[in-house]
Amino acid sequence: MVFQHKTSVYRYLMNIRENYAAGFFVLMDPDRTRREDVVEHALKCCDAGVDALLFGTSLMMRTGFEDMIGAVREAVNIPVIIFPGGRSQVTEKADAILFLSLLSGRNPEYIIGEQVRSAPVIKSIGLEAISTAYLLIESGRMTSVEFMSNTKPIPSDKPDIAVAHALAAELFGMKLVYVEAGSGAANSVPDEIIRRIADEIDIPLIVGGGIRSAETVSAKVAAGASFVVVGNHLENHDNYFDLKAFVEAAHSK
Ligand code: 1GP
Repeated sequence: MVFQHKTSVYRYLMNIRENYAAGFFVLMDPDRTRREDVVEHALKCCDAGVDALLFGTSLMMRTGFEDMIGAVREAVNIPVIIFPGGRSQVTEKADAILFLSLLSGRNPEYIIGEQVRSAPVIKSIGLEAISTAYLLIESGRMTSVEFMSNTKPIPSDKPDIAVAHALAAELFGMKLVYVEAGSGAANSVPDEIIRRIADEIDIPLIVGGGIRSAETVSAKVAAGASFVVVGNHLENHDNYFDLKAFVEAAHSK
């Protein structure tokens, strides 16, 4: 799908959703990606047909985030989207930001606090913000996002609770729902939760966390994911040979 920087990322994503079974995103964690490798890896993603690159982390152990995003954006012809762990990850070097609210938690800082602090900056730099409900689902052991956000995830065997949160997001007018098992999760988001949410909402559903095979991508798409995200598995760059299979698993109807 053709993307030109400065055009609406949201419209591009909706186009992907119409033309493929689902879109496929790669998450690049700036704490775990080396600056000298990042452009090469981003170009490999483009070659394999990845639809967008997400950049973000729950922590941020190093400097150079802006420089990394800017260098990648100059090199690729797919959107570079910030997936922020906090307001320090807002930069004009990206094409858009997922303007996340951690709706599954009850920590006001991650529902509205960080957002209030970052909104004026986002407005002043003219960055496209895509309003996104972020729902953390329990995945077998504590994840970084659970610890750092100091929130409890939704139990993985309680799809009704997940559905109610997704419906609240839709009623709020949010544009996307991201169901997250957490980066490196032992278990990905259960297909049953995806199916139940997808049956109830019209807005697109992003699914990520703990996905390590093309078969799992296919299962998430069959359950109703509109976009699938893989990060950790591809941080071992020997796994890049899998990329085309991951993309095809998402795209094929
Ligand atoms: C994490 O959903 C993303 O925020 C991707 O998770 O790193 O486990 O693939 P993984």
